[in-house]
Amino acid sequence: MQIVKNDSIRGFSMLGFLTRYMARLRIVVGLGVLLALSGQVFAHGERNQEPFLRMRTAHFYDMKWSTTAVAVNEDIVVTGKFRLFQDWPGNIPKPERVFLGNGTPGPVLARTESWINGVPAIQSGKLELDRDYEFKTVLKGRIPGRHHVHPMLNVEGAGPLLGPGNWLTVSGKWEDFKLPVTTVDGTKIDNLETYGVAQTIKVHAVWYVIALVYMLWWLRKPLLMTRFAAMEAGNEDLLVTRGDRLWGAAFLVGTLVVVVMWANWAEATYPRTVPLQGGEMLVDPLPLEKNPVKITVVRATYDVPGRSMKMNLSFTNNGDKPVQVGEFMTAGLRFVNHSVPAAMANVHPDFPKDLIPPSGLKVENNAPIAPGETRTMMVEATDAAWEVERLTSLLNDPDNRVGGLLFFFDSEGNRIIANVMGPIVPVFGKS
Ligand SMILES: [Cu+2]
Repeated sequence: MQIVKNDSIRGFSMLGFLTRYMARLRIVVGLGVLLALSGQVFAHGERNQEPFLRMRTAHFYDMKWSTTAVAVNEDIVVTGKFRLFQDWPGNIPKPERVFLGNGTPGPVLARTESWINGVPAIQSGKLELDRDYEFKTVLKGRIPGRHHVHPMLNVEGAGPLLGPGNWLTVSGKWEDFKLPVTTVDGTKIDNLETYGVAQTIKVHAVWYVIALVYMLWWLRKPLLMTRFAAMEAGNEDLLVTRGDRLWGAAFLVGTLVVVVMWANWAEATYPRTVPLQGGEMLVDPLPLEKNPVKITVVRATYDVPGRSMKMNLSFTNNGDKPVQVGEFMTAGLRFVNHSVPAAMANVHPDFPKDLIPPSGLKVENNAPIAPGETRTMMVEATDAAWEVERLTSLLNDPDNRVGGLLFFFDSEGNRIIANVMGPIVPVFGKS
């Protein structure tokens, strides 16, 4: 009776557990559907990166996508430049070993080409701080869907640093994807995706079978407790028979024969092989551009309720042409000064709109800064994007610093790129 009663209690609580579990499951599924529907808002986690990783490391600019919609097997060429910021955060390693990649939700695209300043960027290499690099990647449509794709630098010890993301659409069928390659000895591989997979499976299967047969030989004999009892009684000699020893020896010889035969087969089938390459890419940065504008951050504040970054900046124009502040760019966001036509023209029509806050950049005294002039001006970047991109969490950092690029344009429309960096103070109302 006792057992039955206990069982019924267990059955009852099991039901309760299942009911609660199902309720939770429904909530989780519901949230998942919500997240999927609002993909634009949640993207794939890049906004969870700390602001210092996005505002003070790699600044990607002049980004261009050859197209934003391709069929499976078609190419998207992504080009652009990046500057490794002067005020690199002290808590992450310097870019001593960097790999150019792209941030995607899974292997939705195959990267068939990578270049940095015209040098193949198949391998990692050392890059310099406060210098600019030009890159190019060719991405081939692989998995159909609408994907948020970023240029990305993987810095050893620092992790992935993402550039601005764009929505790319891949249409067609995944089954049609092919990655043909011609090897150095002229062998044509129809599809790198499936090349050698059958052989790999075969080799693994054979070894699994061998291991299983060996194991079963011992498993069919009396196990743990019986063997322990035999040991205790001092009869361990009886546990391993002459047949067992012969079986073990046969396996040893058989394994060696299989290894040698297969090695010979591989040598004969693929006579010319190259080991995986562990070398590093060596690349020079782009030549230094003249930067005649000196910037000092007098005071920078972030107005929390107003979602506004205000920087009081002192500019000194040491050049020979008047210049105007055209754009402030940080974490992929582009605050453009609408009253500078050259700055507006500098925005490619295909650049993702969600990264160009519509209110733009407000510059207190928009008149060009004359050669030799020093002027202190208020520059304001106000938008909900600070919150949407979760950049405001920088106010919780023990090292509240803001960093970004300022684009100036001279009277002939030439662009000057300057670093702007300094401490930032949160304000809750008036600044
Ligand atoms: Cu993204």
